[in-house]
Amino acid sequence: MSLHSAQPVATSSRHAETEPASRRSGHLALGTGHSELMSTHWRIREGTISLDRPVVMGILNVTPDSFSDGGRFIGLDDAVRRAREMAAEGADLIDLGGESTRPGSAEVSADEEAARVVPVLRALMDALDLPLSVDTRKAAIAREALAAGAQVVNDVSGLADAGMADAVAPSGAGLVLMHMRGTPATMQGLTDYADVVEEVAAELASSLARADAAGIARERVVLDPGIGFAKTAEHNLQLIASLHRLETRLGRPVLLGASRKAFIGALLGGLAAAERDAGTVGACVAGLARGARLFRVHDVRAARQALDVAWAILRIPARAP
Ligand code: HH2
Repeated sequence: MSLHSAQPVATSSRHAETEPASRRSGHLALGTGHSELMSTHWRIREGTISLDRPVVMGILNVTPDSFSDGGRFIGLDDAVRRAREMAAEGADLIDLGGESTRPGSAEVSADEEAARVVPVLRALMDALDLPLSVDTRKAAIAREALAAGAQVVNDVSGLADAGMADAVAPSGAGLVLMHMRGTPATMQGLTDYADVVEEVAAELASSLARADAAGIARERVVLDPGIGFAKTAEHNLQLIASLHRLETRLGRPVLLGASRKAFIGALLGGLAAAERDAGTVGACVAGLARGARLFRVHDVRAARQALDVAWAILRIPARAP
């Protein structure tokens, strides 16, 4: 039986025949015997994503200035090629972003962000058979992306834009609610927490309440602690160690976005962003063990392999010695 029998590739396929072989074989490898751990789905527009195995969200930044891949995929052909590559490497969905939100970054205008994102999104709709997510803080961009067919909105501000919840609600799209404080320009001055896990949970609960008020069903929402967003390196470690607490407190699956982030470089003696993929794999596997079910990564191939192998082991309950 396929683990992903109900995911969008099956339920809302635009090109069902193009499903990558790597993923088909992944289904078989992990398709039996899993019953002990949480088994659920994330409802997105026109489909669901199975959380019966780790979900890998491939990052596609069409920006000149993203902290690790800025400028690499701003050409339409380069962006489509990279998205296809990530699909073949086992991505379950692609997250398309047109604004860097790295610490200290300045806001991009809606016109500029739309000009970066919308043509690529349209091209990916034709070229790919994977669900597409748009990474934006702006309701106006979410509306345009949803009109172009996006199936998920990934909002790093947790619905800070007053129009965002109403933009997402009628579309049926999935929604990633991430925790942050302030803006990318101010957030690293907003890292005072008495108990980072409790406060992130409480602040995410407020975002969830805004989604509820707009009529966005809970099953459409996944939550994200916002690694590196208004957090110190130590906060990031504490949060990854406590993801299960976030999931049980708030009742929704948790997405981890640790890929190439500064805390990994700091742990490894100051490694540059481009050198952090092995460290990222470590963070993903630790996050999986502590309750994350979705992983936003640059290096899809490495994350897919590591998470599938780790999951095959971790889903077997530990026995008392
Ligand atoms: N991190 C970034 C952007 N979007 N979305 C979610 N849900 N979670 C994250 O942790 C997250 C995110 C920042 O990383 P990246 O896209 O690689 O860099 P930049 O913001 O410089 O484009």
